[in-house]
Amino acid sequence: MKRLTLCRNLLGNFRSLLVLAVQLTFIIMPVHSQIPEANYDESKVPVFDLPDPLLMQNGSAVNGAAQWWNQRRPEIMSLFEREVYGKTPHRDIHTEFVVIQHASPAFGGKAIRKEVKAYFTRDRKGPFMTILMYLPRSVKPVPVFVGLNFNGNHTVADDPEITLSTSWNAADNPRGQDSLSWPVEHIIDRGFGVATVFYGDIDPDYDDGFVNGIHPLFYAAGQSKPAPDEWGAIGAWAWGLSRVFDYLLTDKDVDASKVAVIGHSRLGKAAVWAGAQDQRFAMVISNNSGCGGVALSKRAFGETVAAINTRFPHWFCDNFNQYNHNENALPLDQHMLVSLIAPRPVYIASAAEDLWADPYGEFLAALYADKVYKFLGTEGLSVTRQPALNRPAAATIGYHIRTGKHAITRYDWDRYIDFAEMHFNQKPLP
Ligand code: GTR
Repeated sequence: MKRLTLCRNLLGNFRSLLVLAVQLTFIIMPVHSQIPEANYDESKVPVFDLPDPLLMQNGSAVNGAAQWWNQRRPEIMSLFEREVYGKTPHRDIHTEFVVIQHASPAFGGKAIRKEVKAYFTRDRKGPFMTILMYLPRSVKPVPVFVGLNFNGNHTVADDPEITLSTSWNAADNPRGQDSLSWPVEHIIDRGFGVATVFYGDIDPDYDDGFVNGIHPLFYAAGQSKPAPDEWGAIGAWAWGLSRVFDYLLTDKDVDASKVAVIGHSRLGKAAVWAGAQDQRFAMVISNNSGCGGVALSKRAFGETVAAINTRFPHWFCDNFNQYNHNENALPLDQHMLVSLIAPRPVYIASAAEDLWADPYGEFLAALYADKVYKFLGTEGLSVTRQPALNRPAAATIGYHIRTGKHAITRYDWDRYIDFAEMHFNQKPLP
């Protein structure tokens, strides 16, 4: 009897699960059925027009560096602000840096670990972010890679002295779980420092109508969410990267003239947007940043504007939705985002199996930004065709496509360090 009841209960539960699954399918279906299957066929890439970064909006050619800096670059910047990422508020808010861990020995004493809390409100109630830094002892002041992490500071290295991140989604993640993506000891051994922040400290990565994270600190009286041309989550993460830079400027162990901003995937999008807006970053590194990062949107290859806006409605500004299934109407493309970084060195990396991020579209952004780099007197990109697998091409613009999947690997880091050594330390590429 007992067994029968159990069976009946199980059956009942199974049935309700089935009903729930069917209901969920109906709830989810209409959203996803709007997204056509991703195109991975080069012959089906639509014909598109790419705006020329060296033609003013009125069609006239940019006639020199001064016109680039005073007119064309601001024009491109406002296009990205209005149509893609949303404007970052320029209002200064109260920011206070409190060092909570001063130069403690790490990695057997060859490095120091620091932790700094950045409070954004006077009452320190939050939001705040914690910067974790490792710096080699042997280099002072040291060039530094700055990047956000996905899962909490304590996941970047298996080091019990890292304060456990307790903000959104981080606390349960095992210490050191992302250490393959953050080869900290190796970076230290090669003479560079690392500074990182959990991106959820700045804005938790889900669509909550912008009530948590830093957005509310900037609302005007009566405002409850960003306007259609104001920043989304990527804008907020980029803002956080600039606040890390503010701290680094005050740290005499760091060479603030040699800070590279780096990011993988969605955090690569944030790094590129941060580097475009904040020219204090001397170098920008995009690792598999894909759609809304450096991949050309108009190719609609892999992840499309509609796909990204549907799955992540909080990443960009609301105006970006106008380009769902309508990429050709965009008055810009991501090569122009790369051109905003010029003449500073930028490195773009793709992975062969990461078709969702459109590796060829990432390369084309480098190729079409090259004319701005050359216009400003740099070497630009050293190739005119996408290099073969694992054959990096590094001039002022660096590019590689490596074998493997969507990830940031030791191979990638070694190329970025080579690139930084070349630009920061005048060391020839190996
Ligand atoms: C995917 C998203 C990509 C990329 C990636 C990531 O789901 O479609 O644009 O950002 O997430 O951040 O890992």
